[in-house]
Amino acid sequence: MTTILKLGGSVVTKKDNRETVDDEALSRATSAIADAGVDDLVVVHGGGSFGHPNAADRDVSSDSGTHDTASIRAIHRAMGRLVRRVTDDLGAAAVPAVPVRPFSAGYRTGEGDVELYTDSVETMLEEGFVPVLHGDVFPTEKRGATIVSGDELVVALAKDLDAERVGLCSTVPGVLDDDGDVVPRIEQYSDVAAVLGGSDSTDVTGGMAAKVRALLDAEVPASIFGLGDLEEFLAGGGAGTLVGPAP
Ligand code: IP8
Repeated sequence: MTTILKLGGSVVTKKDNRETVDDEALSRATSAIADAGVDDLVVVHGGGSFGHPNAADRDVSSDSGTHDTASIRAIHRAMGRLVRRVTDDLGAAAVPAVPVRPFSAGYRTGEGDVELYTDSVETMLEEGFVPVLHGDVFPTEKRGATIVSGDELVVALAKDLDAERVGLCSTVPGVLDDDGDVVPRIEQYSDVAAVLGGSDSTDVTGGMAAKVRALLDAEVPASIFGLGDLEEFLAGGGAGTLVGPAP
């Protein structure tokens, strides 16, 4: 049973301090993953203050592409610094984490779809590794390179690997309604269209609205929850907002 866990970029980095890891949050997440010892786990992390400001400075987003190779290298390298830190910390906690760099593992089609080469990820899982992917700059037909979000990668992985569980660990305890309460279940986007606003920091891939849309696209039960519920999710429990079909 494959589980895909996304650690939000705003969870593991200080979103308003450029290229700064949130040491405490990353250490909590790392310990939860190490203690849970989940088999067949794929981790994906977002861009946070490494990816988003570097992409925004260069006007690159999931829609807007670039052919400027210096920009592509700069964004990819910034994400390299973050995945190195995440995998090193997981490794130090005895999680067999290995990095997978999306720029070299897929592309976006002219229609905007994400194609990811997942055979190598499957082999890593079979060999007992925990592959760690991340939002990245991504080769894109007709537009050079755009940004692929961690959420889009989660959806592609969930489909290709036939994942049974998907979890998105966010800075909020779930999708919140107008009163600030967690919406327990979202079956279609119209359930929450009115309450989903933009993200409060630089986010070139669309914030919570894009997250929910992407998850509804994956035909797998997905939960959006806060760091405080990570242990519970990894232990198999329900946490936060369930998006899509019932488990
Ligand atoms: O934080 C974006 O990934 P996300 C990655 O999952 C970059 O949307 C490079 C901005």
